[in-house]
Amino acid sequence: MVEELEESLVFIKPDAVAKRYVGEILHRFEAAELEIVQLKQIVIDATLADQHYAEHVHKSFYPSLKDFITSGPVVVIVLRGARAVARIRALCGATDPSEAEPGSIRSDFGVSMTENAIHASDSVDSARREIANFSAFF
Ligand code: FUP
Repeated sequence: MVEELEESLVFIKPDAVAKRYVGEILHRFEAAELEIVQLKQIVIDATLADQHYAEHVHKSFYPSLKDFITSGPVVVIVLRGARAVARIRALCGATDPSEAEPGSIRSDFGVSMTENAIHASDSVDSARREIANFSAFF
């Protein structure tokens, strides 16, 4: 049986880009046999932030998350592979770096719940929506 490939929308956040972790993070995805379909460094503006984080815009933490995510360049990537969504989430680790699994991207490179190094789609449906949000850049 041929396994259907999934795509996921990932971006390396401003904290990790500023600290030059892009190469190390990309290496982890390539070593996991995930294919880079799209890759671009962009700055997320207020409109795209609100669109991407639509489920969080009314939460108390959102203003500081929005300030952070629009504060500098991010590297946005579409990755493709077998069970890509779940495998990428596992490579990223838990949202809070202090609770992320040792050896995961957030454990190794994140510093706080907000400055947590990376975003990765949490489902195939989210991935479709998020890739569409960023499609103007590809
Ligand atoms: P995740 O899917 O792991 O990125 O986590 P969530 O969808 O729960 O959160 C979205 C983003 O909001 C995360 F990158 C972290 C950020 N966040 C905060 O900055 N503060 C909070 O209290 C909760 C989440």
